[in-house]
Amino acid sequence: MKNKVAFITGVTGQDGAYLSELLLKKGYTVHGLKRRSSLFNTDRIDHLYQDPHIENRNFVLHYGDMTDSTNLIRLIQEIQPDEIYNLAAMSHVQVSFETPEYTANADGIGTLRILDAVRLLGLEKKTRIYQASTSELYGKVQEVPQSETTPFYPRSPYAVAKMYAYWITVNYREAYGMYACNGILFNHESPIRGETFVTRKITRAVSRIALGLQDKFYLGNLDARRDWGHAKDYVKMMWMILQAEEAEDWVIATGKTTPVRDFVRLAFNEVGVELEFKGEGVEEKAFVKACNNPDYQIEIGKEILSVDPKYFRPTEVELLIGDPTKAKEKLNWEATYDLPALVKDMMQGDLKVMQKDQHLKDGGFTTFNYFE
Ligand code: NDP
Ligand code: GDR
Repeated sequence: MKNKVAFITGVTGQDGAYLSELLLKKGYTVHGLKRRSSLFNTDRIDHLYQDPHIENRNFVLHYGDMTDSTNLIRLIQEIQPDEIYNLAAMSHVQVSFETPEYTANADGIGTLRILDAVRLLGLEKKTRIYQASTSELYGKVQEVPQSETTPFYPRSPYAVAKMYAYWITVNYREAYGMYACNGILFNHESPIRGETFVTRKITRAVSRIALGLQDKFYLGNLDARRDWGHAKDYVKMMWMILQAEEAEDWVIATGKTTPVRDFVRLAFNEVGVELEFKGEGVEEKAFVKACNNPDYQIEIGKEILSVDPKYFRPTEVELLIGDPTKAKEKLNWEATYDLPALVKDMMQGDLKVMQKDQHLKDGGFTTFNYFE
């Protein structure tokens, strides 16, 4: 039987990288859409790179952009994919308040461009489409836990754009009989998570503080609660969704929720540091209460975290907790990482990254930490 062919938009992102690995292991030929950038932007997939001079490669990258329909139509025509995973998006909620029109274009209309390219090319019966939908659709709490039937109330330009993408996917399924599904994924993280999402921002900062590369860091809303899983578990489910008999929409989550503050505590626990939080709201700060690891000498009583209101969002999503019952019962999917295992994996990754920085610093080179 011929190997399946997949087209992944957002291949250079966290999920694109893990999904590429998974599909290549399953014997797929993987085509990925990458944006042109002035510096290389393929760090997460460099280990999968194949010399373009080799014939019959099974991992191929193409330049393109979600805002360019002619490019998407041409690529889909050339690739003739069995499966499209539409993961490309301006995916940062806070940044979407600053770039609302671009976010609507890339995340909302971009999804339409993919669906319509498949329809225009007459691939409706061949090509299955996975749309990267999000728990941000639930926004302002309507019910908990949130399931496939919970009403949406988006709270950011990102979420509103993703709401258009969600419904246009449902509409093309119903109107044209396309196999197109939404995976409504709750937050999922990993050692290759983007550096400005809160979990990675925390694990990077904690690693730098433990190694003496940085004194303190700043966060926004410590009370926000998220249902955090591991990206490796979630990309498995993306593939399972497209193998199911019927095209449907699915919630993927762990079913547990945790405040940002407790993620900070767990990350510091990984380097043997116990914290004490004092104050409330924008006055809240965290101090070192105990340091039980001889490898990391952090002064007791030191202030290592402050709240900075610049990280507060104009409208916030306070509480997310997903109900993955449908995915468990119908597809037998279950998360294999719990939160402590996720934090451990991320901390191990960032301690290694920061040890490299430490060597650079010891060698007289400048290292940077961006507070974003
Ligand atoms: P990332 O931000 O890590 O990756 C986003 C990818 O999209 C990158 O490859 C990026 O390219 C690419 N991209 C952005 N804009 C464009 C554009 N205009 N044209 C082409 N490519 C573009 O996101 P994740 O991997 O974390 O998430 C994957 C998808 O899942 C996203 O759609 C996200 O919104 C959604 N999602 C994510 C969740 C999560 O918790 N991770 C939860 C629910 C949904 P570049 O590398 O050049 O920036
Ligand atoms: P989110 O992820 O908005 O849920 O979107 P993020 O990690 O950015 O925020 C989670 C929560 O942490 C609070 N927070 C901070 N967030 C950031 N980024 N930086 C901070 O300093 C900070 N301090 C507190 C936020 O206010 C928020 O409540 C992610 C993205 O991957 C989306 O693409 C995806 O759709 C959703 O998850 C599910």
